[in-house]
Amino acid sequence: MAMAGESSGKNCGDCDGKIAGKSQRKVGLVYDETMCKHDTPDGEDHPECPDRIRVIWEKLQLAGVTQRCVVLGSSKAQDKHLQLVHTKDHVNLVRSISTKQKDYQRNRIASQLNSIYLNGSSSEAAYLAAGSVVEVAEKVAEGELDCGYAIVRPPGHHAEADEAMGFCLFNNVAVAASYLLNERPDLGVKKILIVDWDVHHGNGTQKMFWKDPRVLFFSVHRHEYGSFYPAGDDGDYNMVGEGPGEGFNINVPWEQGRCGDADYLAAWDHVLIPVAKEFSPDIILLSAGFDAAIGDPLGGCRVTPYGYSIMLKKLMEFARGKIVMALEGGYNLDSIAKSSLACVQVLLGDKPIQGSSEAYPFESTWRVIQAVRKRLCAYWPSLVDELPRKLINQKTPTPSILISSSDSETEDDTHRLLDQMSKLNIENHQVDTASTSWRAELAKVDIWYASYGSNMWKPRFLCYIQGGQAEGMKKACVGSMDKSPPKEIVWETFPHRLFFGRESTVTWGVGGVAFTNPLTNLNYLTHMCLYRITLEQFNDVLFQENVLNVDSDSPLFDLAALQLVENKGSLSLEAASDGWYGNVVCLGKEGDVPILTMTCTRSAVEKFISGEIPLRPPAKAYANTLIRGLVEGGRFSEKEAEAYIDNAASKPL
Ligand code: X5A
Ligand code: ZN
Repeated sequence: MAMAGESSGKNCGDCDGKIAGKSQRKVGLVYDETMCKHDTPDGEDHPECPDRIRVIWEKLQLAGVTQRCVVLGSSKAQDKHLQLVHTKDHVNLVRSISTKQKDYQRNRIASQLNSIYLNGSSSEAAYLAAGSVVEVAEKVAEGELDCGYAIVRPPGHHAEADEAMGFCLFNNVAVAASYLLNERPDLGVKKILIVDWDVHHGNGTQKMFWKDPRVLFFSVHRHEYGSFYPAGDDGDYNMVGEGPGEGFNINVPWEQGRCGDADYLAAWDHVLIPVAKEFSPDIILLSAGFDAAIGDPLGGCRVTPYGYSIMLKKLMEFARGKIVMALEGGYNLDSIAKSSLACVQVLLGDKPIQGSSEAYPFESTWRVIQAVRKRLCAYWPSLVDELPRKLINQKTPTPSILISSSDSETEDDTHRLLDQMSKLNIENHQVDTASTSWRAELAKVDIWYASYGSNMWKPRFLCYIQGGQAEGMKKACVGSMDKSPPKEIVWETFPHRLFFGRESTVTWGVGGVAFTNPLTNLNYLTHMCLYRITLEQFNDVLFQENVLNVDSDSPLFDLAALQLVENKGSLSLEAASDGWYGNVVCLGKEGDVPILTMTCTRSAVEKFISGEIPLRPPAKAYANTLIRGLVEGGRFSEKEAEAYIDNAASKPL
């Protein structure tokens, strides 16, 4: 148990920010170098690095706020407290990490877990992180402190009862909440609000209090229909708790990255704050990850220190300001230091730092907030009223396609995405103008988009225009920026071979998907459903079909490309060369309007023939979508449609 430094105990008499006549708030801080010893076994770089808590501490010292706080030494959690939310096995596993003699033994354990590294000091850090949050929470509940901030690592909110994951070993905040409720009835804490503003969903905390009405868990996080870490449905707004805990779990799942102060404050003003008023917590525990901060390499959002300070200030109105912050994620050292300082200044009761949030929330933010309110209004009357039109009309239009069906589940993807995001963060205005200008131009041109795969079924195709998810799809689409439906729909046949190949997709799961050979072959007739849409919308379909996470300041297929395709018949798109449908083929014209389809390249066809890329029949759900399209489009009876698909799927190329 190491001491972080001298406890300054009493506050100076003439601190700045002190409100005359009112004594300054007593703010506890925990920091302990020992928690820096948890690190990657081989010294490899990792975003969850020891410097994270160091830079926060240094920032607070440099700003002179540590002297105004009560600095506490860290303390180790007790096994019996950890076991209030974790299994015995899990506690034993984490404890045993330090007794392992060799890195390879720890590496073997870590490799079984999702996003976890371990070294000889990991157990000690985990015990100190959990124990320190318990300690601060206890002192705040007792009234010895007004509020506090435990600057700890490893973080906790992903850790589940029996599983370490997402850089988290013990669920620090959950242990503290359970300790107050179950071990300290004498302190009179009966209702706890846990606010989790880390950019990731607090899956562990959610599960631990799923059926517990004493804990209201609120998490706001990037979700993107279940593709953002920790991926899946747990972070959905439909997850409201169960049994006596029904209604006491609230998720605000962002549909997109780039959310900033305006989006978070909208979630505060129209969900969290009204519910907190009704719930009236005895104490607030804050899972304070700073990975939604502007500049964070994993989060892709842009909350400013000012934004954090306002969010915190609004929470201070409850529980007589009894609030315990615990660090969770946050991976840009500069951002987490500045954000932490802004928060501690609020805890101290200083005037909030200067700043402004001029931007409006995204359109998608209002959609999410409205959905959350609707889902939860049965439990919280303050959410019943519809939001005024005037309010929700104040919005920043959703940026053009950021990601379609790609997953951000892997770090690689995340980094790739972030490279693009960070550019956007800085030069947002330029990008927005650039992207609006090509859109305006291409919105004036109509084309026929000829579909031969699942898009033949209209409800599925409309997902690419209006966003959402049709039956059989495992994943939703973001849609086009122009959500107007196709102006006309007609069917035609074209002399191109239809076939099925590749292993699986995120949208449909295991099984091949449809392609047509870009080369004409008069021995085959392929049925296609033609949608008359704008060239802007066609680009948005191309982005989504090719899993391109671009907020494109340039189109994939512009007027020059259209000219080329009309002359040459087909054009493979450089920018979509990794996509599966990066080849645009002109099938002819109807009047003035060109008929375009998208498929694989000729070189991919060679690879299908050689077996380098597998030919594979479609999965049931995918095949059914095609069959439905053909039947509802009046092309075939169901039997005929089945035979048509079977035939295309079974004949060699
Ligand atoms: C605490 C936290 C993030 C895990 C991301 C794993 N974890 N890819 O922010
Ligand atoms: Zn996080």
